[in-house]
Order: sequence, then C-alpha cells, then structure tokens
Amino acid sequence: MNSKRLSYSERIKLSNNALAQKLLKLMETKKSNLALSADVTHSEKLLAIADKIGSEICVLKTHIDIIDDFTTHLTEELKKLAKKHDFFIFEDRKFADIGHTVKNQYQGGLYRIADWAHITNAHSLPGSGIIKGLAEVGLQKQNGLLLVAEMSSEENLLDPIYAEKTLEMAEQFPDFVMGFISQHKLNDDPRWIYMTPGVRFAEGKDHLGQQYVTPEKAIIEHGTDIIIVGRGIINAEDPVKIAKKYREAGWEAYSSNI
Ligand code: 5BU
Repeated sequence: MNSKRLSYSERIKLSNNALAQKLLKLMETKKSNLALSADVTHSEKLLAIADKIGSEICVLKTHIDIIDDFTTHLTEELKKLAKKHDFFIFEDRKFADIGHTVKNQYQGGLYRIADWAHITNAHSLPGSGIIKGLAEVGLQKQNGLLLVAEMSSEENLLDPIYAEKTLEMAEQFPDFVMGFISQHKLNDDPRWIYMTPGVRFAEGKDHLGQQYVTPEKAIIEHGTDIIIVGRGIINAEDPVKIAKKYREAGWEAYSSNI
C-alpha cells in the first residue's frame, strides 16, 4: 500500500506547469478527482452527458474521432460547458508520430484539437520529438500534455522500463508535460498528475482485454490522482446517480490517504 501523500492544494505551489496548477486548484475547490470518459458517438449525446455530469467531474475526456456527426459546433459548445460547469477537456488522442506530423495533427485537420482541448496525450514511443512538436503548438495556449506511461489493456507492451524511460523524458519538459496516463504512480515527485483509466466498481475485464480496478485500489494502492471512468457511468441506468457515487468514492479514497 502507498504511504500518505500531499494534498492537491499543497502541490499547487510545487508545480511549475500552468495547467497542472489550475487543475489541482479546481480539484480541491470542486472536491472531485473524477474524469468522465464520454465515449459516445453523437454530438448531441456528448453535449447532453457533459451538461448532466459536468458538475461532478474535474475532467471530461473525449475521443473526438469517434463522433459520427462532427462539426466545430460541438467543440464550441463543449468549451461553453467546460466554463459553465468548471471542468477541463482532455482529448485522448494518443499522438504517436514524429514531431513534425503530430504538430500538424494537433493544431490542424478537421478537429483542431489544440483550440479546445486543454489537455491531450501522447505515446513516448517515438522519442522526445513528439513532445517538442506538440509543445510548439500547445505551450502558447497554456495547454498541457500527459504521456502514456502504462496502459490498462492486457498484454500491452508498456513494461516498467518503458514507464521509467517515459518518466525520464517527461522530466525534460516540465512546463508542458503535466503528468501521465498510467496504472500506478511512477515516483513521489508531487509535480506529476496521474490519471488512471480502467476503473469501475466491479473489477474484471471486458471481452476486448480492458482490465478494471476499483476507485479505491487505483487511488490508495496504486497512488493515482484522477480516476477515469467511462462505461461504468455512461452505460448505467442512471448515469448522474452513478457519477455521484464514483465521485464520492474517488474523493473519499483520496481524503483517507492525505
Ligand atoms: P471504459 O469504458 O471505462 O473502459 O473507458 C476507458 C477509456 O479510457 C477509453 O476511452 C479508453 O480509450 C481509455 N484508455 C484506457 O481504457 N486504457 C488506457 O490505458 C488508456 C486509455 Br492510455
């Protein structure tokens, strides 16, 4: 089991990453360390769920490329909802190419991710050029980047050495890299924010290799900061009610651990 940790508010002054500071502050005032993975395929559905659950979350995670009817209206409205309910938008894009290419993918194309997603993520696999390319677009907008250090899916190839090297890469760009998508906290440096997907009240798997841990396990045993919950909320009969339960579970686990 992990030892006690610093509170989110104590970590604000230790961070020199603009977005990490804002996120830690928001988590503390809103008392939420829950991210909703809003994996729905229609704009109106995404907006409706963001509006209904926005008050419970610190982060709304999107996969903009699964939307069947995408127009820029969607991202404009998402931005308004982020302001209305006070959450950050995280596009789970998992960039994975050379710096020059990801720069174009981040700022341009159909989705213009850098214009509306406060946070995005990237694989460290291609090397540090990927971070430099994304930073050339994202830093001036005060966006933040998460590196994928570990994955939740079975048989993934991201072993402990990969995670360690990902951490070392992040350390070169603390103004842009705000933390990691991982299953465990990688070290005790309070600057890094950890977000963990594969969280559900019922541990187990789906039929495509996704593996789940409970909110308590993710936060207390594995030392993460933010739990990312998708189908556990989206597919529930009453998503608002269950989102409140995940929020409470996440916050109680954190509160018992500081
Ligand atoms: P779920 O419905 O709670 O299983 O959704 C999990 C989300 O997190 C989904 O959007 C995935 O793309 C995302 N994810 C993940 O599940 N595991 C990972 O290691 C990473 C992202 Br990185």
